[in-house]
Amino acid sequence: MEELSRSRALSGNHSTRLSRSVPLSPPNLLTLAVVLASFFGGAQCIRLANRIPDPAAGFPDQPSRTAVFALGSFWRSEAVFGCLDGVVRTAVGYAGGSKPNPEYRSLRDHAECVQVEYDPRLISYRQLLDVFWSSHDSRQVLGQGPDVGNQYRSIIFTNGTEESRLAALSKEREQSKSKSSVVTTQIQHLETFYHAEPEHQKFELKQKPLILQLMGNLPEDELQKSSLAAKLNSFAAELCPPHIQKQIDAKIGDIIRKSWPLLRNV
Ligand code: MHO
Repeated sequence: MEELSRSRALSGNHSTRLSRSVPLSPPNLLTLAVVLASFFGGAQCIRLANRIPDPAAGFPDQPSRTAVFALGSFWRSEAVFGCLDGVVRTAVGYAGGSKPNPEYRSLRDHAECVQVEYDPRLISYRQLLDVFWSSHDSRQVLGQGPDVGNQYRSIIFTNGTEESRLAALSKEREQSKSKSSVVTTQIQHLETFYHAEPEHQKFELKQKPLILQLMGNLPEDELQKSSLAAKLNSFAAELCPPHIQKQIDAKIGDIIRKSWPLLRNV
């Protein structure tokens, strides 16, 4: 916010000076147009602010990792992971089957799944596994609640022997909690993760146009890679921890009261 108001103030001074003494050469005209747009066009102003990069974008020298899980409807699965500290990005897609380029309406043998990009210094694969187990019913056969079918089966996708080992251990632990039914979760090597169609990405957040607007109506590609959007997607599904739900709620209320600034962090 400070950065924004500072740049607006600076642009304001610049335009004043321009109008007094500097001839309007094409580059200056451009500057003036940008400044005027930011003063007079509410929407324009928001568009400019959108271009401020997401703090999570890039992470050039901090290698992140990805983990893929299937645990029922991917709308909910994405929201399960988005609010965790250390989760950088989330995306939904299809994996576990053989059909090339699956689509929502013709998944065949694939399962709906979530890809979680995380910073291993902040959250471990083990912790992600704990969240996986505690966020669905791994003993329901081919489904979660009313969502029944192959596409809703429970799978841990692994991409290395260490992940496979941790996944197998965690499954044993889960099974040992009760022997009266079988944990149905499969552990599979991840072949290909196919991104789902845009309308399924950050689905829960997209049901809340007000929050999208407060974020500056980011274009789809920015929304998909934004860690803020991942978090707010969980918030929209009420899957952040209660104190975070409250905190975000208060922040949103505050922004609405003041009509300012954009929701850029929580
Ligand atoms: N029963 C869910 C399924 C959604 S899904 C992404 C629903 O319609 O809400 O498969």
